[in-house]
Amino acid sequence: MKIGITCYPTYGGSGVVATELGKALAVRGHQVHFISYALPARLDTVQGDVLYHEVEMSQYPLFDFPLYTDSLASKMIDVAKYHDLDVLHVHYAIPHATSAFLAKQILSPSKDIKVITTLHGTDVTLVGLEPSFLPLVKFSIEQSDSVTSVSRFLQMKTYTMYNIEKEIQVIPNFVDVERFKRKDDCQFRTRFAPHGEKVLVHVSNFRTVKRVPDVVRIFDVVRKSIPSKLVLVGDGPDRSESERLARELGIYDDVRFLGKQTLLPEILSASDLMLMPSQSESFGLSALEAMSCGVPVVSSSTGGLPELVVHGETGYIAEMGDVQRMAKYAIELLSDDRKLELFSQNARKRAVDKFSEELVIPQYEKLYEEALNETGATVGLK
Ligand code: GMT
Repeated sequence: MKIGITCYPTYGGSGVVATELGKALAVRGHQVHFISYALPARLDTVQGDVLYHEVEMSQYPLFDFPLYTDSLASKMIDVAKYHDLDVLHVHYAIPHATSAFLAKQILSPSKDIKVITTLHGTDVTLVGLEPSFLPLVKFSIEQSDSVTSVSRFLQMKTYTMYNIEKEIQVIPNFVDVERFKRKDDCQFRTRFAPHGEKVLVHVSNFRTVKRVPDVVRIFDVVRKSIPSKLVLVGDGPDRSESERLARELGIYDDVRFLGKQTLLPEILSASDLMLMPSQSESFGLSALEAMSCGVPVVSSSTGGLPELVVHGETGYIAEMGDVQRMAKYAIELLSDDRKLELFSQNARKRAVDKFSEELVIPQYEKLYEEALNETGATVGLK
């Protein structure tokens, strides 16, 4: 198949999922065209037939605000027409599903391109903060040929928030279990924990929903009982506040803010436990990548996290904001090496058995094939 993929190219989870999906599809023989405003972060190494088309923004002085939705739709039309795309798979509804709808309408009836929309989280939940988006997002979702969500939580949330009757198929986040595999001879271990301390890790885009200050507070409790270090990977709006808090608590020397990193499997391999106390998390891709490297997770019970983290087996779950309980769980695991090893094995097994690339990519391929077989059924406004 010839597949167009649009995503946010930055370090957010939806962009990572879209990029890893495109790379895996290309390895399986499909031609994949990424359409975005910048090169997606994980598109640094590719195998197979992968092309990248950059959306150009008009600089005309009359346009005080960038016309991204329009520019994206124009680029989609161009690529779909001249590369004869079969499918346009957009990740994150706002504004990608709207641009895809426009492109589909403009291309029809000479070309019946199928639009697949994958909902990732804040594209749906953000509407709670911006109610005026609702009609646009609902319409764009309903006009897609197929819709997927990354968890049952998000599927139900979308049904109820938008009153949508269209079927939303759950296709979870996935992980390359060969790449995200524990590497025992890891140089990061001695860098992070030179005296054999335990290593707690957090990976995110440091947005407020991630509750990074809670990570620092949990660690503050843990380090009083367990010789340990905290490693934070990523960057974003709450980084300064989290650094300030670590200084204020007097624990800065035991906390390392690494910023954005590409050697994630290596960093995770040097870690004993991941903390994910999010306020909102439709799936939790970073937690899955940690689990694939044999790192158990202590998380909040929010969103789709309970569909990933099995309480008492691959980690522990506590109510969002309950710093003391999360710290208690972390201490329980880190003070018992046999339990920690068992949880580590369980976490790896769950990632391999339920969320490996080999299991999940064929679900997307099947979805594309089914959409393509529904010839003409969705062309034009319903
Ligand atoms: O994690 C983020 O805030 C970024 C966001 C995105 O859309 O880029 O991630 C969402 O999609 C990921 C991939 O499907 C999920 O694993 C994350 O849970 C989800 N984030 C939220 O729901 C806050």
